[in-house]
Amino acid sequence: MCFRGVCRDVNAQSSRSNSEQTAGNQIRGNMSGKPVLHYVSVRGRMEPVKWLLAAAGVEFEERFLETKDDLQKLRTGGSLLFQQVPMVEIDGMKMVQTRAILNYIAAKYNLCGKDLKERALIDMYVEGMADLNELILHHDFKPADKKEEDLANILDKATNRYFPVFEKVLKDHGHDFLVGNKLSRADVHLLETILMVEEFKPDALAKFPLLQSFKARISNIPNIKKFLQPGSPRKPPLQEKEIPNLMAIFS
Ligand code: P9H
Repeated sequence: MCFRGVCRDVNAQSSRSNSEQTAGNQIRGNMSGKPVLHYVSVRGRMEPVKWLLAAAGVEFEERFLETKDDLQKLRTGGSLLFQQVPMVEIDGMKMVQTRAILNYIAAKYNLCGKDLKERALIDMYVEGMADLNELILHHDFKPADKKEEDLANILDKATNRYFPVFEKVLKDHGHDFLVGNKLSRADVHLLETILMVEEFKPDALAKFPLLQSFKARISNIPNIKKFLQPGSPRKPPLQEKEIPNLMAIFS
């Protein structure tokens, strides 16, 4: 099955254990010239990176860590600056730190505004969304007796702090995109965030008519529409049963 030329026969790709791939890569780097995304096969910190690459129409390969040993091999191979993933091999670099990776991709594909003023707006919006996404990212790891309260906090922040800001931005300038009347990383991250919040609360946009039309508009941009199709590299929400192996890999 090919996605944007990434022939990612899931089984084939990830069956070649990380060690073989990592060993190969270390010596030759990836021959395809496509970015290579090193992470676990769950929705986590690599997801916004996939969204941005997909929105920019950039083909990428994925290397899934399946064991602690896979992580150790990347570490001993000197591929992880801070001994952590996500790591993205791109343009001869082994980039780590999700926000650094996102900044590089956004700049490379002109998704961060036409000037410093637009960049400042985009950065404010993106960092606001990142705070909400961090709450969502950690929700799955909350103890069962704290989950309900934690979800209530996430939905309160989404519908009373963050979504009102973006509804007003769209209302005030009446444009299709958040900044500069052109697609930027802020639009991509906002759509990603809206879809994640709707997974918890399908009518989360009930009070936000402009965000509803924004969601439809950005979801229909060809590159993004393709990423939203079944079979794309986009990950489903983290399943409870996936957590033990995650903890085994990272603890
Ligand atoms: N600032 C996975 C899913 C949801 C939330 C967290 C972790 C942080 C960045 C090994 N990497 C579960 O704990 C795994 C980071 C990067 C950095 C890691 C170690 C984490 C997760 C894996 N942990 O933004 O890139 O926390 O490599 O020794 O710290 S992601």
